[in-house]
Amino acid sequence: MRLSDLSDVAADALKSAGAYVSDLMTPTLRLGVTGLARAGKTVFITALVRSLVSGGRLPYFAAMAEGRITRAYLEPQPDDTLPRFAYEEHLAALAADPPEWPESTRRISQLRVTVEYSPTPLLKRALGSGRLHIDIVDYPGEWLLDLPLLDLDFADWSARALAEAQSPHRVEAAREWLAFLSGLDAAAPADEQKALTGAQLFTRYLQSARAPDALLTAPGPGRFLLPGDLAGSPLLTFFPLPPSSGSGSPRGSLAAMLARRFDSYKSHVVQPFFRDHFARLDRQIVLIDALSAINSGPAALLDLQRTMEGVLRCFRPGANTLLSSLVAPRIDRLLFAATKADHLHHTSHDRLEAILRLLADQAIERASFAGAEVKVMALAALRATREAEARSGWQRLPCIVGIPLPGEHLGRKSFDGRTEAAVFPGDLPEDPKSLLKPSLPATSADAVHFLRFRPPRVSLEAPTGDAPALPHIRLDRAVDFLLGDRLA
Ligand SMILES: Nc1nc2c(ncn2[C@@H]2O[C@H](COP(=O)(O)OP(=O)(O)OP(=O)(O)O)[C@@H](O)[C@H]2O)c(=O)[nH]1
Ligand SMILES: [Mg+2]
Repeated sequence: MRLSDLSDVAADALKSAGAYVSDLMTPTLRLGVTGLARAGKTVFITALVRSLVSGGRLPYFAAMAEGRITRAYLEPQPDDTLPRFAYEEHLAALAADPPEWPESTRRISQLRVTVEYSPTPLLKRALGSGRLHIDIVDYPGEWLLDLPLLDLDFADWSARALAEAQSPHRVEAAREWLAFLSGLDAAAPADEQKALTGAQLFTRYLQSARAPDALLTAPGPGRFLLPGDLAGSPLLTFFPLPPSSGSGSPRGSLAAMLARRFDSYKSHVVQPFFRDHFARLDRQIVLIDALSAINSGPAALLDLQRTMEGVLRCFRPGANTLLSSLVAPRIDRLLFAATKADHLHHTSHDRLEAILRLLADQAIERASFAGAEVKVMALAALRATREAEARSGWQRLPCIVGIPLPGEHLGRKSFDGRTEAAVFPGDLPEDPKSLLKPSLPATSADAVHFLRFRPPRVSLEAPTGDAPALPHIRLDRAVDFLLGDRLA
């Protein structure tokens, strides 16, 4: 049927539906932003969206640098079941006087930015002008820890979780919970109080296993670490059992109840997340607080590497896993980004990237990962420091200058949140491998000193002239990798 075959009425209806039709035809790119707690997800998304919608200089983001982005704006939430990313609230915190970092967010959220652009001259004749919906999905990295659960039953999971709890670096944190288990008769009739107590002790163990550095890895299940809206739900009232105590799991026993809840957790929590959100992502950035890991020493870096390996496995699961049968992930670009690079002098930015590259390469190899393009970068989505040089005798030390947050300490000095300070953050080693050597002396934990700085005050006015929308380090390169080709 050609358009001329349509009756006038139908043609009119088609015209008035034009806007709607063109909206349906607008391609959508779903960008996942994840990372463990405090990795910098909220700040990254706020800075990214602010840079897109307010314009400003982003020299390494080609579409913007070439002036091809005509307009970028927020649009209503496309998915009714997902909370909206509270962009305005986070931006308001950064624009306050004094500026504050946005509050911690503990659940999945989403924001749609629509970009209108003119394609590169090569494609221009074919496309005219272009439009792209970018749906940014912020979700806790802890939830990715749950993927391996899908292929385990309660007994297998219990065996693994117990072996982990008894490993030398976790056993202290697990002591109370393990003691509770040793006095437990799981074949006795199901008892909600026992289930609750066990789940509480298990949760406490998991949460302290990630201490002293809350930024590093921890064993799952993910919702025990970050329950989101499920806090207190029976879906989270279970814990693993030693093999003997669960044997047979007679009907009506505590063991049977815990096993059933484990299955419910998989089918009501884990599966829907991977099926409805994760598997629909096109691009992914994984934010990593690599500096904290470096500061904590080689064991933390190896932990970080295992996390990266786990993340990679999520994006290319083996052929026979439950996830691959749910729906194959379609990610084609994956970026591991070390955040908060503004804690280092720029002379160390490449070194930070080299360390992440080393960890990523080994993780890629161990996960036999192939398919998507993987990049690593060191960035600061919002730069809180500037650089300076201090002289000490003949020596020149590259320093960073910022306003430490109230309560931060450096030696005996404690800061009030108003005074600027110059800090020599230390150098990262030239050879990244040296950070992974277990023989490293304990003092290596002092290799990099860093303080938490007050964020720069973000202006709500549009940037003028050649100014960037906000200060950052390499945010533009990250955006170019994640979005650039879809705006060509
Ligand atoms: N200097 C500096 N600090 C940053 C940057 N990004 C994040 N931070 C610091 O890291 C903290 C956590 O950042 P968020 O963006 O809230 O991290 P998140 O991953 O969303 O954390 P949760 O929501 O708690 O999971 C902030 O409060 C800042 O102190 C950055 O680019 N530079
Ligand atoms: Mg957050």
